Amino acid sequence: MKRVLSGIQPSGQLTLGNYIGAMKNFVELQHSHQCYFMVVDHHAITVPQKPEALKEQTESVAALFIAAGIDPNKASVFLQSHVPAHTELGWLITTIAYMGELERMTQFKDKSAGKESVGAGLFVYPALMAADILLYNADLVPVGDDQKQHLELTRDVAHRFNQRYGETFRVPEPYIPQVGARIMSLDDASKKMSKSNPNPGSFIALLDPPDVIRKKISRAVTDSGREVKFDPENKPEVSNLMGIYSHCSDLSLQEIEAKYEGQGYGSFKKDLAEQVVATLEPIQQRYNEIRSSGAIYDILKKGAREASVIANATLNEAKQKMGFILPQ
Ligand code: ATP
Ligand code: LTN
Repeated sequence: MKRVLSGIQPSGQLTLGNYIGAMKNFVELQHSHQCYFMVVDHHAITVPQKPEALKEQTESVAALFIAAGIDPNKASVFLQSHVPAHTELGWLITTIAYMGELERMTQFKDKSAGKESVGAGLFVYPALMAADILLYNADLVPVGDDQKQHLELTRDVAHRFNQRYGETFRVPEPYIPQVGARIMSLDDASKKMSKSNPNPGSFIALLDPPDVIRKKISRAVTDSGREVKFDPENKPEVSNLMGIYSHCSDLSLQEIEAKYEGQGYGSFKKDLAEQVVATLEPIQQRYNEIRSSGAIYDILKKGAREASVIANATLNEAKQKMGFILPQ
């Protein structure tokens, strides 16, 4: 069976962007692949996190994985920090990745822009992400469009390592949805919807109550004009909302265009809000059950045990190839 690995940062409340861009594919791939899904807590601390908030968000993201439909008996669900091989291989990879490569990463440029000082971890972040993926010899990495560049770097680093030290790592492929790979912010369609945006009106959180979802969608910016038409270049706001609609219903973009022909934005937005509410309500219900049962800790323990077997074997192989003496 082909292997799949992906991670989500506990850096805030998960959004509809995370769900459509990544999690929906996690749920789908678990039926046909050997899957490893983790909460990347080490990545989250590359920007400042309050300890109490980090703890809460970590448990919340893990519970949302299960609530969204990941079956812990099919896929291994774990915390990155519970498998120390990640940080160890991460260090080894920082010695393989080039400064120039890391300097080109747009996520680093965006997150460091305007800051007086940024932690060095933010800069070497992609090396840890490469380690995450290479440890499992993942064939596929389901992510949103914004992670393509990090995946490219992972591929380059894997090639470089293999050339220098002999065939060790599988070179992974990104797995990116055709529609919804980049869900945009509700207040500005030039920015991606992001859980760390300080304006909560810019995103729909997976745990937003129905009335909040309705309000956020009714206030979402729309392009001038009134035609519901998929045209990302000229109508970026409406096209973004159509992508969300399509993912939360079983209608294609063309079917949505046909349904709202001649009707303007009003009824389209109202229906969209109901589709989003209907998609999120069952997830929220399962989420509340999981959180109150405390079951997540056993799931994470099992997941870390399963992940460690694979991760430790790959780490040892990489260390041996590099000339480290393994403990006897
Ligand atoms: P942050 O804003 O804190 O950097 P984020 O919301 O971008 O976080 P991540 O944890 O970095 O979330 O991403 C988790 C997964 O969700 C990644 O695969 C990422 O590509 C995907 N993703 C994040 N935002 C979007 C979006 N707006 N549209 C589609 N996919 C997204
Ligand atoms: N960098 C990713 C999160 C991430 C990840 C990974 C994704 C960390 N390690 C491994 C896929 C595979 C992000 O910011 N979304």
